[in-house]
Amino acid sequence: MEGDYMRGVLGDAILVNGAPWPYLEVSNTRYRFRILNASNARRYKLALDPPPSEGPSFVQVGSDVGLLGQPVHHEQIETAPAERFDVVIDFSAYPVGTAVTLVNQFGRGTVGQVMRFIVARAAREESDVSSRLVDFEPLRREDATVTRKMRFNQGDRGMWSINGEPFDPERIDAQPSLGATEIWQISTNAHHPVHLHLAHFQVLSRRTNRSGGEAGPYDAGWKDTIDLGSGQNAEIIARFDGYRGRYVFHCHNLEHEDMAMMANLEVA
Ligand SMILES: [Cu+2]
Repeated sequence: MEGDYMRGVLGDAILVNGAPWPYLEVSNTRYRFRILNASNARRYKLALDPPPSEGPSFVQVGSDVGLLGQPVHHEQIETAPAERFDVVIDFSAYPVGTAVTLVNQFGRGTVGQVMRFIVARAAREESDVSSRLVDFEPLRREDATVTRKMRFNQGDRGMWSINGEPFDPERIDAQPSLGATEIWQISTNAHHPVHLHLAHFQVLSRRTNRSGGEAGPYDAGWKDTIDLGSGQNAEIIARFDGYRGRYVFHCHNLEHEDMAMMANLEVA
């Protein structure tokens, strides 16, 4: 992978459910949206324009793989390829007739806009967002029996690699025991959304060289993809239960993944 495509392929149109910059007529009530960043390589910073006159822009109720313990409020949502955010938008904060654009604050021009909501009619609100959604079980650091280091970076000849190795379908790179809880310390030299198959995880910590510590605002809940910027380190904690067998983990930037930034884990 060379030159222009090193960071992955970025298009010049934004599609939502297959349509370029669509619009959706809504009533002035709450709507739940499941947002998947299905782009090859593009990160988004989603926001509403104009923002609501009161209340948060987005009430996040779910993450990649399930409901959160309690809702999290956001004015923007930063999302990398493969991440999912389950959100509620309350259009009662807008007068009927308002056009609300879902924008991408990381993009300019054509890629700075995603879609538009038209608040087309008044309707009776019959929904609510509960302050407690599910019994959420935080995984505890002390329950981990194994700690592994995974470096997502460039190996020989600029190849994208994990711990210096390009993907080899025959090589097992990690072998968790069935039911084991493990901490994976992940580091990057460029932006990489790191995605595990089979195992769901929670983000324990993340840091850059300058700041650090806590999990980020978009790390809540059960995840299977973590958005890591260049030079960031994170600790994730996963429980490898449910199935034995061989699964992959990889960068979810499609061009990085296709250029061998992938490895095998085998639950034994
Ligand atoms: Cu990558």
